[in-house]
Amino acid sequence: MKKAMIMLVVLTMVLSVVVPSGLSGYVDESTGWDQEWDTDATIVLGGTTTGPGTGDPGVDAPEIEFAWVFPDEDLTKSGTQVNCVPSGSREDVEVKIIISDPNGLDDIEDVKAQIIYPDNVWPWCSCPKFKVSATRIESISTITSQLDGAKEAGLITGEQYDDIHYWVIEQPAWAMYVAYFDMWYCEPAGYYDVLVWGIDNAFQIGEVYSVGEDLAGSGGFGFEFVECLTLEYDFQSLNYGNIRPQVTQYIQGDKDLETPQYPTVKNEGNVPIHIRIKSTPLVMEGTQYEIDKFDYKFKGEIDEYDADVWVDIGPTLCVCNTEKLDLSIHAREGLPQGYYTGKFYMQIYLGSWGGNCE
Ligand SMILES: [Ca+2]
Ligand SMILES: [Ca+2]
Ligand SMILES: [Ca+2]
Repeated sequence: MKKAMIMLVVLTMVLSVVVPSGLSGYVDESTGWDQEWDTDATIVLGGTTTGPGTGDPGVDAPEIEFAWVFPDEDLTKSGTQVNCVPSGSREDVEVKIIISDPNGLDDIEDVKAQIIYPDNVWPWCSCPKFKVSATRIESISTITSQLDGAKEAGLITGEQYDDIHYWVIEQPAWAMYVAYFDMWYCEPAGYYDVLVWGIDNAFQIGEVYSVGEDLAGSGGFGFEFVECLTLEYDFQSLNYGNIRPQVTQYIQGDKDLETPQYPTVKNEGNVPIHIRIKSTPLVMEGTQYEIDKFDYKFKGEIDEYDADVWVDIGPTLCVCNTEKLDLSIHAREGLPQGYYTGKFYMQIYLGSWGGNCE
Protein backbone atom coordinates (compact mmCIF):
# COMPACT_ATOMS: atom_id res chain seq x y z
CA MET A 1 0.00 0.00 0.00
CA LYS A 2 2.84 2.34 0.85
CA LYS A 3 4.49 1.73 -2.48
CA ALA A 4 1.30 2.73 -4.22
CA MET A 5 1.28 5.92 -2.19
CA ILE A 6 4.83 6.71 -3.15
CA MET A 7 3.93 6.38 -6.79
CA LEU A 8 0.98 8.71 -6.29
CA VAL A 9 3.20 11.27 -4.59
CA VAL A 10 5.59 11.21 -7.48
CA LEU A 11 2.79 11.83 -9.88
CA THR A 12 0.86 14.53 -8.08
CA MET A 13 2.79 16.35 -5.38
CA VAL A 14 3.92 19.91 -5.65
CA LEU A 15 6.93 20.49 -3.47
CA SER A 16 7.75 23.82 -1.92
CA VAL A 17 11.11 23.31 -0.31
CA VAL A 18 12.26 25.81 2.26
CA VAL A 19 16.04 25.98 2.52
CA PRO A 20 16.97 26.94 6.10
CA SER A 21 20.07 28.80 7.13
CA GLY A 22 22.48 25.88 6.70
CA LEU A 23 23.88 26.15 10.22
CA SER A 24 24.24 22.73 11.72
CA GLY A 25 23.62 22.05 15.39
CA TYR A 26 24.42 19.53 18.05
CA VAL A 27 22.48 17.35 20.44
CA ASP A 28 24.78 16.85 23.41
CA GLU A 29 25.17 17.44 27.12
CA SER A 30 24.52 21.17 26.73
CA THR A 31 21.05 20.44 25.34
CA GLY A 32 20.27 17.65 27.79
CA TRP A 33 20.75 15.21 24.91
CA ASP A 34 17.53 16.24 23.24
CA GLN A 35 16.37 18.76 20.67
CA GLU A 36 13.15 20.20 19.23
CA TRP A 37 12.29 21.25 15.70
CA ASP A 38 9.29 22.96 14.15
CA THR A 39 7.31 20.95 11.67
CA ASP A 40 4.79 22.24 9.18
CA ALA A 41 2.84 21.29 6.13
CA THR A 42 0.13 22.76 3.96
CA ILE A 43 -2.67 20.58 2.73
CA VAL A 44 -3.62 21.38 -0.83
CA LEU A 45 -6.65 19.70 -2.26
CA GLY A 46 -6.74 18.74 -5.89
CA GLY A 47 -3.11 18.75 -6.45
CA THR A 48 47.75 -2.36 12.10
CA THR A 49 50.86 -1.93 13.39
CA THR A 50 53.00 -4.68 15.10
CA GLY A 51 53.57 -4.90 18.83
CA PRO A 52 56.74 -4.27 20.75
CA GLY A 53 59.69 -6.55 20.43
CA THR A 54 59.27 -9.97 21.89
CA GLY A 55 62.89 -10.87 22.45
CA ASP A 56 64.17 -11.55 25.94
CA PRO A 57 65.31 -8.44 27.74
CA GLY A 58 69.07 -8.33 27.98
CA VAL A 59 70.69 -8.09 31.38
CA ASP A 60 71.82 -4.55 30.66
CA ALA A 61 68.66 -3.51 28.85
CA PRO A 62 66.84 -0.29 29.79
CA GLU A 63 64.26 -0.71 32.50
CA ILE A 64 61.01 1.19 32.83
CA GLU A 65 60.71 2.10 36.48
CA PHE A 66 57.37 3.85 36.30
CA ALA A 67 54.95 5.42 33.85
CA TRP A 68 51.61 7.20 33.82
CA VAL A 69 49.31 8.93 31.39
CA PHE A 70 48.55 12.63 31.73
CA PRO A 71 46.46 14.80 31.94
CA ASP A 72 43.98 13.26 34.32
CA GLU A 73 40.75 15.13 33.71
CA ASP A 74 38.63 13.55 36.43
CA LEU A 75 40.26 13.85 39.83
CA THR A 76 37.24 12.22 41.49
CA LYS A 77 37.95 8.90 39.76
CA SER A 78 41.04 6.75 40.17
CA GLY A 79 43.48 6.37 37.30
CA THR A 80 43.74 8.71 34.32
CA GLN A 81 40.62 9.96 32.56
CA VAL A 82 41.08 11.63 29.18
CA ASN A 83 38.11 13.52 27.76
CA CYS A 84 37.16 13.28 24.13
CA VAL A 85 36.81 16.33 21.90
CA PRO A 86 33.54 15.89 19.98
CA SER A 87 34.12 16.10 16.26
CA GLY A 88 37.81 16.70 16.81
CA SER A 89 41.10 15.37 18.04
CA ARG A 90 43.59 16.24 20.73
CA GLU A 91 47.32 15.76 20.61
CA ASP A 92 48.18 16.63 24.18
CA VAL A 93 47.86 13.21 25.78
CA GLU A 94 51.20 12.22 27.27
CA VAL A 95 52.83 9.15 28.69
CA LYS A 96 55.37 10.10 31.32
CA ILE A 97 58.07 7.47 31.53
CA ILE A 98 60.68 6.96 34.24
CA ILE A 99 63.48 4.86 32.80
CA SER A 100 66.97 3.74 33.80
CA ASP A 101 69.80 1.83 32.12
CA PRO A 102 72.57 -0.07 33.90
CA ASN A 103 75.02 1.35 31.36
CA GLY A 104 73.92 4.93 31.93
CA LEU A 105 71.45 7.18 30.11
CA ASP A 106 73.73 7.57 27.10
CA ASP A 107 73.12 3.91 26.33
CA ILE A 108 69.40 4.47 25.81
CA GLU A 109 68.76 4.55 22.07
CA ASP A 110 64.98 4.84 22.00
CA VAL A 111 61.99 4.83 24.33
CA LYS A 112 58.68 3.82 22.84
CA ALA A 113 55.03 3.79 23.82
CA GLN A 114 52.10 2.05 22.23
CA ILE A 115 48.39 2.32 22.90
CA ILE A 116 46.12 -0.70 22.89
CA TYR A 117 42.45 -0.21 22.11
CA PRO A 118 39.78 -1.46 24.54
CA ASP A 119 39.05 -5.17 24.28
CA ASN A 120 35.27 -4.97 24.43
CA VAL A 121 34.48 -2.86 21.40
CA TRP A 122 34.30 -3.96 17.81
CA PRO A 123 36.27 -3.60 15.56
CA TRP A 124 39.16 -2.34 17.69
CA CYS A 125 39.19 -5.29 20.15
CA SER A 126 42.58 -4.94 21.82
CA CYS A 127 44.27 -3.97 18.57
CA PRO A 128 47.46 -1.91 18.93
CA LYS A 129 47.59 1.68 17.75
CA PHE A 130 50.82 2.99 16.21
CA LYS A 131 53.97 3.29 18.28
CA VAL A 132 55.37 6.66 19.27
CA SER A 133 58.88 7.56 20.38
CA ALA A 134 59.44 9.42 23.62
CA THR A 135 61.82 12.31 24.24
CA ARG A 136 63.76 13.06 27.38
CA ILE A 137 62.76 15.86 29.75
CA GLU A 138 65.93 17.40 31.19
CA SER A 139 64.64 20.51 32.92
CA ILE A 140 64.51 19.91 36.67
CA SER A 141 61.65 22.37 37.08
CA THR A 142 59.65 20.56 34.38
CA ILE A 143 60.35 17.19 35.97
CA THR A 144 59.23 18.54 39.33
CA SER A 145 56.06 20.11 37.95
CA GLN A 146 55.20 16.86 36.14
CA LEU A 147 55.61 14.95 39.37
CA ASP A 148 53.52 17.53 41.19
CA GLY A 149 50.72 17.07 38.67
CA ALA A 150 50.85 13.28 38.90
CA LYS A 151 50.78 13.38 42.68
CA GLU A 152 47.91 15.84 42.75
CA ALA A 153 45.92 13.56 40.43
CA GLY A 154 46.66 10.58 42.66
CA LEU A 155 48.58 8.82 39.89
CA ILE A 156 51.60 8.43 42.17
CA THR A 157 51.72 8.29 45.94
CA GLY A 158 53.73 10.66 48.09
CA GLU A 159 56.30 7.94 48.64
CA GLN A 160 56.60 7.29 44.91
CA TYR A 161 56.92 11.02 44.34
CA ASP A 162 59.86 11.22 46.72
CA ASP A 163 61.56 8.15 45.20
CA ILE A 164 61.15 9.28 41.60
CA HIS A 165 62.17 12.84 42.38
CA TYR A 166 65.34 11.63 44.08
CA TRP A 167 66.32 9.09 41.46
CA VAL A 168 65.58 11.15 38.37
CA ILE A 169 67.21 14.31 39.63
CA GLU A 170 70.03 12.90 41.70
CA GLN A 171 70.98 9.70 39.91
CA PRO A 172 72.76 9.79 36.54
CA ALA A 173 71.28 6.52 35.23
CA TRP A 174 67.64 7.60 35.56
CA ALA A 175 65.57 9.94 33.41
CA MET A 176 62.05 11.12 32.70
CA TYR A 177 60.79 10.77 29.12
CA VAL A 178 57.53 11.87 27.57
CA ALA A 179 55.64 10.44 24.60
CA TYR A 180 52.75 12.31 23.02
CA PHE A 181 49.88 10.70 21.22
CA ASP A 182 46.66 11.92 19.75
CA MET A 183 43.14 10.79 20.45
CA TRP A 184 40.25 11.65 18.16
CA TYR A 185 36.55 11.22 18.53
CA CYS A 186 36.32 8.30 16.12
CA GLU A 187 38.28 6.16 18.57
CA PRO A 188 36.08 4.29 21.02
CA ALA A 189 35.45 5.25 24.62
CA GLY A 190 36.81 2.77 27.12
CA TYR A 191 39.91 1.57 28.91
CA TYR A 192 43.15 1.71 26.96
CA ASP A 193 46.30 -0.13 27.88
CA VAL A 194 49.55 1.66 27.21
CA LEU A 195 52.77 -0.31 26.75
CA VAL A 196 56.19 1.26 27.21
CA TRP A 197 59.68 -0.10 26.57
CA GLY A 198 63.23 1.05 26.00
CA ILE A 199 65.94 0.00 23.55
CA ASP A 200 69.66 0.52 24.15
CA ASN A 201 72.65 0.88 21.85
CA ALA A 202 73.24 -2.87 21.97
CA PHE A 203 69.68 -3.31 20.64
CA GLN A 204 68.63 -4.79 23.92
CA ILE A 205 64.92 -4.26 24.38
CA GLY A 206 63.79 -3.69 27.92
CA GLU A 207 60.87 -5.53 29.39
CA VAL A 208 57.54 -4.18 28.18
CA TYR A 209 55.90 -2.18 30.92
CA SER A 210 52.13 -1.95 31.09
CA VAL A 211 51.24 1.56 32.24
CA GLY A 212 48.73 1.67 35.02
CA GLU A 213 49.48 -1.55 36.85
CA ASP A 214 51.37 0.28 39.55
CA LEU A 215 49.36 3.48 39.50
CA ALA A 216 47.97 4.44 42.84
CA GLY A 217 44.35 3.34 42.92
CA SER A 218 44.04 2.70 39.20
CA GLY A 219 42.35 -0.38 37.84
CA GLY A 220 45.47 -1.44 36.00
CA PHE A 221 44.70 0.32 32.76
CA GLY A 222 46.74 3.03 31.11
CA PHE A 223 43.88 5.49 30.81
CA GLU A 224 40.16 5.78 30.32
CA PHE A 225 38.92 7.57 27.21
CA VAL A 226 35.82 9.12 28.72
CA GLU A 227 32.51 8.63 26.94
CA CYS A 228 31.13 11.60 25.05
CA LEU A 229 27.72 11.44 23.49
CA THR A 230 27.23 14.03 20.74
CA LEU A 231 25.08 14.06 17.65
CA GLU A 232 25.34 16.63 14.90
CA TYR A 233 22.34 17.44 12.70
CA ASP A 234 21.81 19.81 9.82
CA PHE A 235 18.04 20.24 9.57
CA GLN A 236 16.60 23.35 11.20
CA SER A 237 12.92 22.49 10.64
CA LEU A 238 10.88 19.88 8.83
CA ASN A 239 8.90 21.44 6.03
CA TYR A 240 6.78 18.90 4.19
CA GLY A 241 5.61 21.43 1.65
CA ASN A 242 2.26 21.01 -0.05
CA ILE A 243 0.65 17.66 0.64
CA ARG A 244 -2.64 15.92 -0.08
CA PRO A 245 -4.87 13.81 2.17
CA GLN A 246 -4.22 10.07 1.98
CA VAL A 247 -0.83 10.68 0.43
CA THR A 248 2.32 10.03 2.40
CA GLN A 249 4.66 12.96 2.06
CA TYR A 250 8.37 12.34 2.47
CA ILE A 251 11.33 14.40 3.51
CA GLN A 252 14.29 12.47 2.20
CA GLY A 253 17.52 12.60 4.09
CA ASP A 254 21.00 12.50 2.68
CA LYS A 255 24.52 11.99 4.01
CA ASP A 256 25.61 15.60 3.53
CA LEU A 257 25.64 17.88 6.58
CA GLU A 258 25.66 20.92 4.30
CA THR A 259 22.17 20.26 2.94
CA PRO A 260 19.66 21.06 5.71
CA GLN A 261 16.65 20.38 3.50
CA TYR A 262 17.70 16.70 3.49
CA PRO A 263 18.04 15.61 7.14
CA THR A 264 21.44 14.25 8.12
CA VAL A 265 22.75 13.07 11.47
CA LYS A 266 26.34 12.37 12.39
CA ASN A 267 27.90 10.74 15.43
CA GLU A 268 30.49 13.23 16.68
CA GLY A 269 31.24 11.41 19.94
CA ASN A 270 33.14 8.26 20.83
CA VAL A 271 30.24 5.95 21.69
CA PRO A 272 27.39 4.50 19.61
CA ILE A 273 24.26 6.65 19.63
CA HIS A 274 20.73 5.41 20.10
CA ILE A 275 18.05 7.79 18.81
CA ARG A 276 14.45 8.31 19.93
CA ILE A 277 12.05 10.56 18.08
CA LYS A 278 8.60 12.02 18.70
CA SER A 279 6.25 14.17 16.68
CA THR A 280 3.34 16.18 17.94
CA PRO A 281 0.33 16.26 15.63
CA LEU A 282 0.50 18.89 12.94
CA VAL A 283 -2.56 20.98 13.75
CA MET A 284 -4.49 23.57 11.81
CA GLU A 285 -4.70 26.50 14.19
CA GLY A 286 -8.11 27.09 15.74
CA THR A 287 -9.51 23.77 14.57
CA GLN A 288 -9.57 20.16 15.71
CA TYR A 289 -7.99 19.00 12.47
CA GLU A 290 -4.59 17.38 12.74
CA ILE A 291 -2.11 15.14 10.98
CA ASP A 292 -1.02 12.39 13.36
CA LYS A 293 0.53 9.56 11.33
CA PHE A 294 4.26 9.45 10.70
CA ASP A 295 7.02 7.16 9.44
CA TYR A 296 10.76 7.15 9.64
CA LYS A 297 13.44 5.33 7.70
CA PHE A 298 16.91 4.96 9.15
CA LYS A 299 19.71 2.62 8.08
CA GLY A 300 17.23 0.55 6.13
CA GLU A 301 14.67 0.23 8.93
CA ILE A 302 11.22 1.65 8.19
CA ASP A 303 8.57 2.05 10.86
CA GLU A 304 5.33 3.90 11.42
CA TYR A 305 4.56 5.87 14.54
CA ASP A 306 1.73 7.91 16.00
CA ALA A 307 1.78 11.46 17.26
CA ASP A 308 2.94 12.18 20.82
CA VAL A 309 4.60 8.78 21.24
CA TRP A 310 8.36 8.45 21.70
CA VAL A 311 9.72 5.93 19.22
CA ASP A 312 13.03 4.12 19.60
CA ILE A 313 14.78 3.98 16.28
CA GLY A 314 16.19 0.49 16.07
CA PRO A 315 19.56 0.80 14.34
CA THR A 316 22.40 2.44 16.23
CA LEU A 317 24.32 5.39 14.82
CA CYS A 318 27.86 4.05 15.01
CA VAL A 319 30.94 5.99 15.99
CA CYS A 320 32.17 8.33 13.25
CA ASN A 321 29.20 7.53 11.00
CA THR A 322 27.03 9.92 9.03
CA GLU A 323 23.54 8.71 8.12
CA LYS A 324 20.47 10.08 6.44
CA LEU A 325 17.16 10.33 8.25
CA ASP A 326 14.05 9.98 6.12
CA LEU A 327 10.78 11.21 7.62
CA SER A 328 7.22 11.27 6.39
CA ILE A 329 3.70 12.32 7.36
CA HIS A 330 0.37 10.94 6.26
CA ALA A 331 -2.75 13.11 6.29
CA ARG A 332 -5.95 11.14 6.64
CA GLU A 333 -8.84 11.45 4.26
CA GLY A 334 -11.14 14.40 4.77
CA LEU A 335 -8.73 16.87 6.28
CA PRO A 336 -9.52 20.37 5.07
CA GLN A 337 -7.22 22.64 3.17
CA GLY A 338 -4.96 24.79 5.31
CA TYR A 339 -1.69 25.27 7.09
CA TYR A 340 -0.75 22.67 9.74
CA THR A 341 2.09 22.99 12.22
CA GLY A 342 3.67 20.87 14.94
CA LYS A 343 6.89 19.89 16.62
CA PHE A 344 9.46 17.17 16.12
CA TYR A 345 11.72 15.96 18.92
CA MET A 346 14.83 13.86 19.08
CA GLN A 347 16.66 12.40 22.07
CA ILE A 348 19.93 10.53 22.11
CA TYR A 349 21.17 7.80 24.42
CA LEU A 350 24.21 5.62 24.74
CA GLY A 351 23.81 2.92 22.08
CA SER A 352 25.20 -0.58 21.82
CA TRP A 353 28.61 -1.49 20.42
CA GLY A 354 27.27 -4.71 18.99
CA GLY A 355 24.52 -5.41 16.50
CA ASN A 356 24.27 -2.67 13.93
CA CYS A 357 27.72 -1.33 14.61
CA GLU A 358 29.30 -4.59 13.57
CA1 LIG B 1 72.03 -0.89 28.42
CA1 LIG C 1 41.49 10.36 37.76
CA1 LIG D 1 21.72 16.93 4.74
